[in-house]
Amino acid sequence: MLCCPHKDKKFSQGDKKQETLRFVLLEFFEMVSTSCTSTNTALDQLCVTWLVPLCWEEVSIMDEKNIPIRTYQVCNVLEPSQNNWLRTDWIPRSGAQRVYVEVKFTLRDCNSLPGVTGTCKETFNLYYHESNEDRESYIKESSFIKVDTVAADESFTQVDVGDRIMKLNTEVRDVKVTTKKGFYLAFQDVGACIALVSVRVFYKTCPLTIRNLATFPDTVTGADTSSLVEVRGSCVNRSEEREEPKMYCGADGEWLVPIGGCFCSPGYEERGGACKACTAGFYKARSVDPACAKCPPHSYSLRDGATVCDCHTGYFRADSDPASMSCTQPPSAPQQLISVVNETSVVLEWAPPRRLGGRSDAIYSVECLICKRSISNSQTCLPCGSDVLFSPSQLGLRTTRVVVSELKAHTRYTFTVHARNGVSRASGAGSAPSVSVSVTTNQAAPSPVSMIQVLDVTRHSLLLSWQQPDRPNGVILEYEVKFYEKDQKERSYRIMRTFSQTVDVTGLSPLTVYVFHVRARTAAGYGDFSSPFEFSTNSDPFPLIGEGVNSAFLLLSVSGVGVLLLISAAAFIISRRSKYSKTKQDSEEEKHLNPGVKIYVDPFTYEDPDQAIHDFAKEIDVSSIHIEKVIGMGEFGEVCSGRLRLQGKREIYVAIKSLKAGYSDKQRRDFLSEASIMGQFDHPNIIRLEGVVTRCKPLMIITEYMENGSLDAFLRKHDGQFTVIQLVGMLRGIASGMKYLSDMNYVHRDLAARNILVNSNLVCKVSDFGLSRVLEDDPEAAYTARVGHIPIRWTAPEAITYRKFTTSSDVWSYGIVMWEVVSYGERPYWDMNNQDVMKAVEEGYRLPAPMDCPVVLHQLMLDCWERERAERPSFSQILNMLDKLIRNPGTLRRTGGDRPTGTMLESGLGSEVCVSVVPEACVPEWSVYEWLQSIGLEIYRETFAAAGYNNLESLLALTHQ
Ligand code: ACK
Repeated sequence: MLCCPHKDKKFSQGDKKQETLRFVLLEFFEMVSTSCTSTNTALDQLCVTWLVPLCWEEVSIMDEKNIPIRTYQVCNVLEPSQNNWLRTDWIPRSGAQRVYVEVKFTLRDCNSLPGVTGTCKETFNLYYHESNEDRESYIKESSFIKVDTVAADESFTQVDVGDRIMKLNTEVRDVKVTTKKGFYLAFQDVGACIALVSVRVFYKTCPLTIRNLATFPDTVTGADTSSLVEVRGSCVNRSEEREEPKMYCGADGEWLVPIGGCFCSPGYEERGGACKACTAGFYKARSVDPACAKCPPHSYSLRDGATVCDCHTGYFRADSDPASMSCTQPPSAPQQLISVVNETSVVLEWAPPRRLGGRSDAIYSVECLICKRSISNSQTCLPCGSDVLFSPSQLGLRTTRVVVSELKAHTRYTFTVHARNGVSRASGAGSAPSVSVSVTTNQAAPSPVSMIQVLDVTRHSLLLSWQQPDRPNGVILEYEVKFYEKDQKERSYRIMRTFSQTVDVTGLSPLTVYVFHVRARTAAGYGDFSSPFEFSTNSDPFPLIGEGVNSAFLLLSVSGVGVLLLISAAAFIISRRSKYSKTKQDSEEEKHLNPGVKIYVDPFTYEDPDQAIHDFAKEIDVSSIHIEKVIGMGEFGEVCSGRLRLQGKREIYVAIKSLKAGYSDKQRRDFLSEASIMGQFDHPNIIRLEGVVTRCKPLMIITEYMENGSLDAFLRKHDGQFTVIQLVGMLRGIASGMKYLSDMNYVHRDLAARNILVNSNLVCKVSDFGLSRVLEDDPEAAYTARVGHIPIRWTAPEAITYRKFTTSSDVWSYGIVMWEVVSYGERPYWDMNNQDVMKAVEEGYRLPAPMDCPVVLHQLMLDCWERERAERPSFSQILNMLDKLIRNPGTLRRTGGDRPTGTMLESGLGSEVCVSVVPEACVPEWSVYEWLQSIGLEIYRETFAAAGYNNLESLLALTHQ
């Protein structure tokens, strides 16, 4: 119940504006909506009018400039059990999902009020109530939901109107309003002396913007402080989509992660975020071209927005010419054509045209005519026919030489060489410019006979026949047949001559293979002998003989294939052997890579998994373990906390992971592999394995107990509560653990804040060493067709794309952990989906600096996210860098500056905060020395002690100075 009866308080001028204007600020004491014309586009303000109960009084006072202002005051400090409410009228939320309430007020220090008893309070409460009804006159007290208890942040300011001193407190609170059309706000006084001076209610938007030539509309931010609103952009006028333009509107009214964008259409270029037409004399042919370009030589454009320039008269452009190429001309004729006749062949050679027309694609074609003189001495020319050969070719010649063969002997030919280029056709000129030469071929011997056949075989004779040579080059006068016994080779042969195209070779030995060659003779002499043909006097013809196939070659080929097969088989065996020995050598080499440094042994290389576990982990008797409570769920079963008392040692707290019943062999192996891996490590920033229980069920892995659980949840719980030095101290610990792992050649593959554990001294330790599990069971690991399960947001691009997991990809993940730490457990890339994350990273987008992040830290993150893995720092370099920062805390002071919006809310959270203590809950017994140790600065123990910093309390007073 509200304590006082309500009286409606209306502000006449403001009311009218409320109906029509969205951006109205009514400072209730002014009664004028002067702030309607707010210039801050990212903050849209909502109307506030008031319902004033009698217990709150409307009072005029003077502000610092001696200007009278009106306030609502209540000051019932002498009476107990105060419950005085002041309520606003209904405020439409106008699409907002999270609204901010900025309250300016003064509050009297109870001590400054004479004679007050214990009833005096120094806070008031802010409430809200969501409603669709704009005129609720009576709202139950219990319907209001508390936003916060508000106290003055100034040490309680004195309001001294007489001396005109009036310092205001300004507090901002935000609240999610998503369920109804509007809401009411209320202020509850429980016995303080307050004067409310102004209340401003607003919400945030990401202002209309143009990015990558796409327009993104004014967008109201999401309901939660970490939610992003995905917005699709539309291409600006005269532009077309390159890739779907997208951005995210962050909770602070900032646009984040631009993806995709648009190109200006052909004929247009980008100027000042818009697409403007190319001016005369310029052109742009393709949308992907970055800007308009000057028209190339011998071309022009007269109008704006040209996509191509026209050619000057006499100049041309081929279809395949790019718009950026000059206009060109056809070539002039080839020059200096010369011919050299060699019997029935002619070699033609010429020089390129004098004018190539500005191109380099001149080609030549050779026209061949046979010319005959008639009795009347007139010459008739006919095309040469297809049996004439041109080498390399007759058409499309790029060389200036051609050999023409297979011409007729004693014949007159005319050869014409034409020159053309890419614009010869476009120029429309008839025949191409050319140069000609006439030649007469010489007498020539006949070409060889191409085939000999056997018509009849006896024990002592062979009847052979053949065809006339393809090119007799005259009248054949006779044929000459040369033959010899195959075994004799050509040491002794016989010759027979005949006018016909058959010969009966007699007097041969039986069952003997003979080799035959035939040649023809004309007036120009003998031609070349045919290739050898073998026939046997055996009545049973030699298989394949007579078909002109050279059996010797066949034999050779067959044996050749055999040899080849043998060689390849040998090579294969050798290569198999050498690969095997290489593997062996590699592993041997590996062992000697870093003499003295322990190298991690993959437990999956053990044939017997139990052998690995016994090599690396200690078996613990279950009776020495005392399980206390369940602290979480692992992927193999429950995780409990408890105590371990080993003989001769003091009892310690431990975490106990167990393998649930009904497991498969593979699950057992995977579960124990984590212990086999962890057991090989010994470093203060790596979770320590105490031992395993494998002899009785359930199987257990016992590790040191980390009081503060996983780092991501821990940071979210203590949002904004650590100094930069403390955060850097945590990062240093993680880097130190990772350096140790990388020195041991261990690649973690799933480094993320959720896999770091924190103990009571704020010491961070790397955990989660499952092997197959790394990629398959992490709740963050998304399945991708190419690569299986991968925690996309934490993984380097080459590891996502090619499964290239290295220490450098761990460094990338470390950069993401840095970001998680500095942003107090914010989710990397917020609620973007994995596809968009991969696309954005591929396009070069990198996470921005978290709020109040020192520039040097963000730079180190960016270095870890270098696309080229060789460019990323090593863990050793990261560690050195962090040590340097801790030694010179001044370097951590410079932050990236305040963000365009939200600074008003966040003004209390700057990085300049002094070194304050960790929340009590997580450091119950924390000494200065332990604190220094946790941030790697224990060497300064003496210095701190000498300066009087002996306990946590004294640390509170420590500033950067
Ligand atoms: O965030 P948490 O409290 O920290 O919840 C998870 C849960 O078990 C499942 O993994 C917690 N946890 C794992 N190992 C340890 C440990 N050594 N000390 C304390 N808590 C642990 C982890």
